[in-house]
Amino acid sequence: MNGDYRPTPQDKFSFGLWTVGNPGRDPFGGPTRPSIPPHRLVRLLGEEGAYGVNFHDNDLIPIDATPRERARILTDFRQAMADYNVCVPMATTNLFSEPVFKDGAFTSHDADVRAYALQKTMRAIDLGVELGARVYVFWGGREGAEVDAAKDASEAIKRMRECLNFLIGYVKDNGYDLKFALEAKPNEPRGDIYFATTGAMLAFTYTLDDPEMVGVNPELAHEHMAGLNFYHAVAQAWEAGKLFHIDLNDQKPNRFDQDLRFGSEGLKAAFFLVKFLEDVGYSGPRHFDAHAYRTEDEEGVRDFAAGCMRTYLILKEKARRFAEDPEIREILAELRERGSLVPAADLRNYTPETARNILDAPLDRHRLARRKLRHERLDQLTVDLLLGVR
Ligand code: GLT
Ligand code: MN
Ligand code: MN
Repeated sequence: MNGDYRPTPQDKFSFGLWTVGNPGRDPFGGPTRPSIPPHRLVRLLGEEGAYGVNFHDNDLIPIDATPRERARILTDFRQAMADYNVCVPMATTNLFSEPVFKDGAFTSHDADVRAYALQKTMRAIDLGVELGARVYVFWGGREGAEVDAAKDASEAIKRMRECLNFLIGYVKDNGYDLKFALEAKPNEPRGDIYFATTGAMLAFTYTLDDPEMVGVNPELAHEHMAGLNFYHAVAQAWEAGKLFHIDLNDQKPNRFDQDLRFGSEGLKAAFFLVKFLEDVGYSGPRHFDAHAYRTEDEEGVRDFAAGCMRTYLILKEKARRFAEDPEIREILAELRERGSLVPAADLRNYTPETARNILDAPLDRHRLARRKLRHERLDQLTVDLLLGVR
């Protein structure tokens, strides 16, 4: 670890064009800073030490671009990728901005709208793969409802499945080396979005034609909007072998999707997340799906991007110290090596003998309940460490 927390491409930090390119627009006001073209964003990211840049089809190529404009944008983009050593780890489709998607894309009642969503996505997959993407994210911003009378939610789920199965077929038929990562969000822009949480998305992946090819892209802000524990959601995805991508940012709980700088609000939640990713050896990109405050100019956008990466690296260093701290280690050892009345192996496998052993074991609930846990001390040690006095 370098002492000054400067990121390098080995850290695998990535940003979407829509993140550093966000001009500060919100539902109550227009842009507060000029738009920066994609090749200049690549330069900004390269200069700040990022590894990757991700995009929606129309972040890179405007929806009405002529073939000539498209070719020029791609030439400039590729040149910037080469000049600043920035790759494209992930790509995705914008299936939410255009009015055609006002009542859903893959879950629309209208078969022509679903066909258009598939057409747009197949073209966007081609573009992403051409630029090197290995992960394809699906965030269905408009796949939801305000008026439940108008749509049968179970039908919507079936339509989503049909479309994803279709695209699995497309990727295989083309021999692309590409995995899908489904991203959940509870609401916004729809009143309610289907598959509201990472857990719901995880369950859905097992119902698809090739579950191995489909994982999730959990986003911190989206789980916190629902009042959930992001680290727990990520741990479940990891344990299932389905953590294909991750969206890091920050969020005050139970509010609109704020997409704040990573670590700017919930440092402790961010710490346990970083600690988990580093402990288990997650090797995918660490993508920051956030944007600078509306108060900022281009320099502020750089401060934002640098801040996301710096905080991650500081927390990574804290995780290393946590693992080495003698008192923390002592408490953890005590907490984790518990129980001698029944062999732990018996608990893992049902057989008539192990059932008999457990039924016969002298398990006195009052004595078990008296065992100390020392969680107060452990948590305060964590707080001391995070506050820099340990
Ligand atoms: C949009 C959304 C994000 C998704 C992006 C990918 S777009 O900004 O809020 O969470 O990851 O479609
Ligand atoms: Mn996201
Ligand atoms: Mn978000």
